[in-house]
Amino acid sequence: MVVASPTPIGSEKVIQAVELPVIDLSLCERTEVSNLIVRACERYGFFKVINHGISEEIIVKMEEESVSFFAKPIPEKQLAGPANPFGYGYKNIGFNGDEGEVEYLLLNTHPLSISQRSKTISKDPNKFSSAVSGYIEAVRELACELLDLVAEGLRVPDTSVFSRLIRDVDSDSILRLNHYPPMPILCKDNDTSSSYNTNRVGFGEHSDPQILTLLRSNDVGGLQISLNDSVWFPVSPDPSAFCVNVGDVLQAMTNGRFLSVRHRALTNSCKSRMSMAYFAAPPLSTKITALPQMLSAVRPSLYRPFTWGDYKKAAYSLRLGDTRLDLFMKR
Ligand code: GA4
Repeated sequence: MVVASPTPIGSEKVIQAVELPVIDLSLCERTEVSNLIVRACERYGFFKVINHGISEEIIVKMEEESVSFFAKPIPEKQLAGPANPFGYGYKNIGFNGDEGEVEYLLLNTHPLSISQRSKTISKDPNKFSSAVSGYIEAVRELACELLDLVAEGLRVPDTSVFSRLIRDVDSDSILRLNHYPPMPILCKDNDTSSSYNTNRVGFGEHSDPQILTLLRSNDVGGLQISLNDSVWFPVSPDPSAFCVNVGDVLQAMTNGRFLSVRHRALTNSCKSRMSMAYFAAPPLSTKITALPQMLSAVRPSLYRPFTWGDYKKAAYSLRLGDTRLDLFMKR
């Protein structure tokens, strides 16, 4: 439910709060849960999952590793190598000049890659590697469960059609650890009147290219989603939940029925925001087309077929805020 009460911040509007649909995986009937997920993906492209079954221990272990990594001096963090494509990044995002008030660690989710890279990230690589592998296994399972529910809710007979891509050994999924350091509020034109105060952008507006994103953050807010042009809805932080969003590939596979919604992260003026995002992606060679059940005479396919490799290449050649999926639209 959206609570509308516009507040001008700079030239944009920020609505007071958005209560994303909350899906309780422990309570409802499976059919009811799958229908709720489908409705959330159609209306908001985002939802929260509670009682997700991932143990507190797995989350805490991963978070502790993330906190201690970002607490190190920059030269030590740089030993992880530049984020090209995996490693430590500071302020620079992607390869085309995007910047934000964020530092991050991008990790390939393959077990071998994690154990190799851990040696450059932590003084106790086995501990780091076991925390990361445990977390990745758990979020992958949750992503697969949610994707099976999506298929059921869409009445697609092959209910593993999405999750199979994530379980594939060649899946191109990524884990991203983010730290948004506290940043003083920016005052427009040196004007200190509160209506012009604006939080600084940590990670600029974009849509996620992959299938599904599972995000977990500490109790510091900052995530905002854009349901209408130039109106930003803050999402309340909830460390007990996962915030899940549809990526571009899932929008294409559902022929535009699900929305890959633009979002951004702002910094907090006094507290550190920490988040961990798992981007569930198919293998590079996977051909992405709309599922037959998403097509009809009145709703022909919106996008040209493409491989995830093609799409990723296009995404990395563009700026963060560009609308990449438009490039693959049928004319
Ligand atoms: C957005 C989602 C993920 O964080 C990410 C990002 C990637 C990066 O930070 O290197 C991208 C961005 C993301 C989309 C467009 C390209 C690639 C930065 C950028 C400008 C890891 C991803 O897969 O795509």
